[in-house]
Amino acid sequence: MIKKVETILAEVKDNELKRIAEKVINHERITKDDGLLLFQRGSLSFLGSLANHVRERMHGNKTYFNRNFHIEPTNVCVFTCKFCSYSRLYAHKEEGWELTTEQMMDIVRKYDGKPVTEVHIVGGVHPKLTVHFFADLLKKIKAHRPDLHIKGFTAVELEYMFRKAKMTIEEGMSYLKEAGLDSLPGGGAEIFAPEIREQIAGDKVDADGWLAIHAAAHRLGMHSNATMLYGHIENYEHRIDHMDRLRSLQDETKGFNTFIPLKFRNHDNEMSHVPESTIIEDLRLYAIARLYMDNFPHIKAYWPMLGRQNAQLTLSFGVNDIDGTIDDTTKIYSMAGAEEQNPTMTTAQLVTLIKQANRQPIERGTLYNEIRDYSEIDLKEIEANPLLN
Ligand code: V47
Ligand code: SF4
Repeated sequence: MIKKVETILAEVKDNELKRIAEKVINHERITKDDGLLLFQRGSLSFLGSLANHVRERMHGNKTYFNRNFHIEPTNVCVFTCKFCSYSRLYAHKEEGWELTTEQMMDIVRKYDGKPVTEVHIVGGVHPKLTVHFFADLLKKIKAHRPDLHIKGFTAVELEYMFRKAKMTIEEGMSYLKEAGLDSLPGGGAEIFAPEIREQIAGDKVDADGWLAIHAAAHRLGMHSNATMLYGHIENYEHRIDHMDRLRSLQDETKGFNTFIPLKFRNHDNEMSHVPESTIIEDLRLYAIARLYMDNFPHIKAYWPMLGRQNAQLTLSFGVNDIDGTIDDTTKIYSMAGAEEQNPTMTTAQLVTLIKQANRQPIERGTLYNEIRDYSEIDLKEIEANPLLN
């Protein structure tokens, strides 16, 4: 049961926590030390009530989802992140695959006439797939379906393809934008602190490089998301450091839409010995993210990693977005030990999940333009109407 924030203030005995709560209620920014203290001393109910207060202040009961599908061009990757169950260059080389442009266009064509609004393109970093190959793909997708928003390529993929093509970040971003790229997903951020990043993702772009790519995209008027891979070998300071770097860039550019904490899953990777975080820690983190990331409009729970029921719980802990229908044919996330082995939900299922949490389901476009309010639409009507489901 989420308590009203006034009740929390009256009940909290810890003066430091009370001081932070008052700041939040008065719309003041909390500091890094405040954030750390929340991790160290904030109870689940205290953090949840405060985060829920902020979430409802910003969005009321609105809970967003979108209708999207994924394309994964390849699972081959030159990098060797220890948490990754997906990359197949060195380990399990025989299981590597890469799609041709035609195969990817077949996936796009599969959605002809269906009311999806976004394609999310993300995969491994293949040594031979160039920026020109991807520019050609983007142009073909746009020629086929101009209204489809293309959210594509993590900063890790982009940094590599620009470097190989000897393009500056600005040149590369402008080139892909010109070809049809609309926005960037948030992947590849992992944990920025070098002492952890070097241990888990030592050979790919560092924090400054990741942030520079997003800053360049924002300067071109593109939006992007940001993730944080948590619940492995990082500590609370590393989490706050990560969120603080993102918050600072957002102060400058205002180009981020959504912050997406990604729970580390330990299935079938080189970090399988590291235990996964508990749901209590997950919910505390979501709540602190809502409180700390005061200039990020949205906090998203990515349900395939968290599981449907846990994702539903996060809606009372600061989260106001639950990603989308997804339709992940190649199962990149189930390979990483995701909770969900079948990462697809119909609109009716997503709407039900949101309504069960007493929230208002709103279908959105990638940039949070509201497409349809589902709160008054009957489930039977959604299921019967292919344009709604
Ligand atoms: O960067 C890899 C993560 C990310 C594991 O922007 C893992 O809308 C947990 O960023 N356990 C890619 N996580 C996915 C991503 C994303 C997903 C959905 C929406 C958006 C968006 C972005 O997946 C990687 C990495 O942090 N990941 N392995 C694992 N074992
Ligand atoms: Fe490659 Fe991404 Fe896996 Fe790292 S997380 S090995 S960059 S696919």
